[in-house]
Amino acid sequence: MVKKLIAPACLFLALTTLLAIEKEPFGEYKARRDRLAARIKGNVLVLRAAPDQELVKYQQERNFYYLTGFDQPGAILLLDAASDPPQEFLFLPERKPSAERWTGPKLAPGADAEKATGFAKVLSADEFETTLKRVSEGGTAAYGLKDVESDVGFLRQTKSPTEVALLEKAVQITLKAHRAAVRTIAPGAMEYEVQAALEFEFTRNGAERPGYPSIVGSGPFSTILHYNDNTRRIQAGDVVVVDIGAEYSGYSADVTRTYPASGKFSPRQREIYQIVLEAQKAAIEKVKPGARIGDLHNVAMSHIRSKGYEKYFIHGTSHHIGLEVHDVGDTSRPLEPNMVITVEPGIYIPEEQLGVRIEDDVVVTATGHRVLSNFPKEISEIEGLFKR
Ligand SMILES: [Mn+2]
Repeated sequence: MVKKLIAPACLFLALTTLLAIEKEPFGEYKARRDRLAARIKGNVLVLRAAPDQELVKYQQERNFYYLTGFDQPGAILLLDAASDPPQEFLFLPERKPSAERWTGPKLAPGADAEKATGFAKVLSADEFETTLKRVSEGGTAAYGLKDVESDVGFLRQTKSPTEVALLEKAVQITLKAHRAAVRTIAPGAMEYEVQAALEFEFTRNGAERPGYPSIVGSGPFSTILHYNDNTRRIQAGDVVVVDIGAEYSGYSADVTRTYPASGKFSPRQREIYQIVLEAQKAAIEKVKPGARIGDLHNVAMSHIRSKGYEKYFIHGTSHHIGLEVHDVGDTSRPLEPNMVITVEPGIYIPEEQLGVRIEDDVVVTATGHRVLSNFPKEISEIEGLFKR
């Protein structure tokens, strides 16, 4: 009797576990495989899921995820673009009940998996070799991941509306985290306390992880671009660069603000902050179809140069975001609607322990752009956040 009661409970556990991450409609992933098949017509592609690693939270290989929406280890995608129309197969390992005591239930080949993945055929991994042999009989080349990286990168640069929606959720969670950072920043607080407060917001709002190591850089570390030790005690009069992004359903936001530790910028900090802000606004204005990331950088740089701080602006202005925070693809490609990029100029003056970066996430629309990360950035607004 007891056993009969437990069985459905286990099944329920299995299903809720498998559906934990928000997915796009199956049709989105299928459409991507169709577009990729068209680009590699005449060839056969084999893509393998990321291997499982002990004591590491599983993360699917990004291109595999993009094409399948499937986030378990051991899977193989076989895309036969040599047949007309193209054929596709997903292979999954058979279930191993003893291993599942450690890893939790995994999806097995067959009808349930076909329903759960949207693939017409989900076969056993044991059948992979013979199937590959059969579809490659005509002498077609079998591609691996390296061969299609640029093709998938091209596809990944333009987001579907459902991808934009996931990125917007990642951004919204990140903005909540910025509010938590503001509540925690104060003279005497440790940078890691700020990190803890903001990452708490990530997790409690459903983000899987930070999309990259959270940067909380105060004083001298405000000028170190990828500082993430976060071990310094924040001092009165510091600026604090907070560069963070929640990863939600695989998609990473990337939003930076620079805060005054004491709640008010010094005159010198205001001066530099205002220059960065003006450069950022000018670059955002230029985001529209046809513009290039290089054009945005020129706009931001020319403003910063006009104020005499060219040598203190030492990085690019924009990058794509998506399944990776520095998303893949050709960065010189003209912008198209539904591409999502950051705009993030900065000025870093080590000798003054003064670094300022302001970064927003922006989606390209048919006629221009829409800023996803609507969060205070005017000096008066930032200082207003600290009136508490
Ligand atoms: Mn960035």
